Amino acid sequence: MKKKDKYNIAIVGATGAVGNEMIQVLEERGFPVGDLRFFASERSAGETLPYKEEDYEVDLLGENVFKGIDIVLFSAGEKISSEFAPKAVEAGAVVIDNSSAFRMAPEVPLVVPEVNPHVVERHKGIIANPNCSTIQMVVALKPLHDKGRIKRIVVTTFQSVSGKGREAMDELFDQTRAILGFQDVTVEVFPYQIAFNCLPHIDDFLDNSYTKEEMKMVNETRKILEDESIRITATTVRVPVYIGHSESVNIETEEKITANEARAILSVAPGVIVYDDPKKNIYPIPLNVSGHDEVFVGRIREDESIPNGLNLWIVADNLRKGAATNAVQIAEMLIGSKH
Ligand code: NAP
Ligand code: 3JN
Repeated sequence: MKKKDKYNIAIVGATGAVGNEMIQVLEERGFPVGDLRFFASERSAGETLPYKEEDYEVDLLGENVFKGIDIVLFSAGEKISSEFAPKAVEAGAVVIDNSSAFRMAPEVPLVVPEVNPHVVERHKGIIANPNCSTIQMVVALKPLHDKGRIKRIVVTTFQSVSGKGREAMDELFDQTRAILGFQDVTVEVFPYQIAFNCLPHIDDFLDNSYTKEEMKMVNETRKILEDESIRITATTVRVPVYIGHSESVNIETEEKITANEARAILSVAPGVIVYDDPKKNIYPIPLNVSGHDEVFVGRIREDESIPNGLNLWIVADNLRKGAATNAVQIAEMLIGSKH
């Protein structure tokens, strides 16, 4: 991207859980923002959102709104991205898309800056941000893959309700309040009550009995690690946590990696914080990780059932590293600044 002092930025889906976080992350990281435009649907058009102590109006997304914009950050779902990202590219912008619309398209780079920064420059206008559960897993697994080549991954996720957006967060709050007040519970966003419960069901079920979320983890991980031979199986579970996805990950490697070696490798890995001292009850938990940009790893131990296996517990803020921060880091790479 041509060097400039400031870049004109648009956020599509600015009023959502991810969009809001994007605004904060742009500000916190001192991104050189010139003009700033916010877009949403008719539900919130006309509202204002703050950025650096100024209020910016939210505009209705429509045709021909991207003229003069350098970078468009999309977080309004797959349908909106499919329709409007090509229009943004046609208008001369580079798109960083948070949805699944383009992730598996061969010509679209799927980027996690700590893992595969080299693919960014191949973009033809659209760069895809991976799914939040994929991002945190690959940040932690890439250095171990480099060391001992991962042959197989078995992952179970414990995903917070913020992964499903604003309305899902409200539903957990409303249900919890209703239950504690001995009132009836309303179920609208999730298939069953989420308060005081957990649901092995994220996104739609597919013909192979996995969910779309589970297959996103399988396919995106292989694309990012550029290794179609890794065998991966995932079970994704929604838990009544507001922010922070946790993952129990078992890997089998070609070369043996001891738990101590894994701890040493991960403690110098970019974007990773090892938080692992079980005798002192030290391991990552969503409440402590929320608001941070790194991926936290604990409970690192050898899988005693096979010769070359490791178990890890990986936790990250899904709205930040899982979405907004990763997208802004990609934008920083595009303009040639830090990430
Ligand atoms: P959310 O809180 O429900 O927010 C949805 C946003 O999209 C709102 O700003 C909403 O605007 C906007 N929107 C909806 N329909 C629109 C339309 N027709 N035209 C323009 N804007 C529209 O959801 P979220 O959690 O922020 O997630 C949004 C999307 O980001 C998801 O669908 C997904 O594709 C992606 N996402 C990715 C990850 C990841 O793993 N990297 C994680 C979470 C989400 P209104 O205020 O007008 O309703
Ligand atoms: O549920 C979660 O914790 C993550 C959800 C991500 C999500 C939600 C709605 C649509 C996605 C995604 O990023 O894969 C999408 C989508 O764009 O398909």
